[in-house]
Amino acid sequence: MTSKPLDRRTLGRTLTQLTNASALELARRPLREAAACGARRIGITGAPGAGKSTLLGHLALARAARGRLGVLAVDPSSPKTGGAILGDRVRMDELAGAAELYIRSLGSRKTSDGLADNLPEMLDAMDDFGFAEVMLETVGVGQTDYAARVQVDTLVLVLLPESGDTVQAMKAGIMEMADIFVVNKADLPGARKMATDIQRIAAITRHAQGAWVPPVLLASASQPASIDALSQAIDRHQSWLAAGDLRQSLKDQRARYRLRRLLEIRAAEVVAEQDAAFFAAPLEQQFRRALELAGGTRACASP
Ligand SMILES: Nc1nc2c(ncn2[C@@H]2O[C@H](COP(=O)(O)OP(=O)(O)OP(=O)(O)O)[C@@H](O)[C@H]2O)c(=O)[nH]1
Ligand SMILES: [Mg+2]
Repeated sequence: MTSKPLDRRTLGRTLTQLTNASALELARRPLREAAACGARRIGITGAPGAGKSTLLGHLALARAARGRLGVLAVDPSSPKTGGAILGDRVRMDELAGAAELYIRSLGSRKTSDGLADNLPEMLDAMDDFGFAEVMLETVGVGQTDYAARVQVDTLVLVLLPESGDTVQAMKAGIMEMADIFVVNKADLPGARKMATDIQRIAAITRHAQGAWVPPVLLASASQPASIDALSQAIDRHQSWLAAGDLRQSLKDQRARYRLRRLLEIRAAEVVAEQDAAFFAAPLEQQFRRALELAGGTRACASP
């Protein structure tokens, strides 16, 4: 599958079609059976401006030699074009030289989970196009974290020193979800202390025997060794998943999440198609009618 050169044009068209697909069209796409065959999926999440794109750009450079690499960046505001998403510290000419690198920025538009529309199906499409690895950048704010958690194998949480990020992350429960913590911009003051604090919290939150103990790393765009260390931590987590056969359980969670999302999208579509008379009815009646329509059954003319 990977021996053929990447057909960028068809991939681009496929992803655009998926962005615009309706719930019913999406539901026709088959579920993935063999999780082990797909691309490795690595999520990079964190607060706005934490340095995710810069980090991702450096990681992409470090990892592009291993095979076809895709980068999907979910931009909560507006979809930007190509290279601009990878932070300003990465030498774009170096990235452009990696023939098997594909970068795409996705707008998050109407989904309730803060991810891009139909992202699960887009990630599946990346598998179809023979990617060895896909990196996903999301801005971590509450619900997005859970949504991103389910879509990737390895979730990297990027935190900023002296930003109150630790407290925010604890509140959102993301501390339990992340596989790797990165205190980024380690050249700024307070980074080392923050890493120690997180290490302490992480140590008391995980107990199960054989459970993955999330490492806490310091990273900085100006320190290549810190990028290598992060890349190696990602590899260790991937090996740990493979050894414990855990990708299957991730796949099951993904399937459940996808189903729930399709139902949500379908319900929203149905509501959007209704006219003023529908919204003038009592709420309970609107609800019943929406369910009937989403299920494809015909409702009685009068309740
Ligand atoms: N001091 C310092 N600044 C950095 C470092 N990495 C990135 N930055 C700067 O932080 C700013 C934000 O970087 P991005 O990589 O765009 O951050 P991001 O998390 O992707 O931002 P959003 O996608 O907008 O949420 C830029 O001005 C970078 O130059 C670092 O290691 N140290
Ligand atoms: Mg970014």
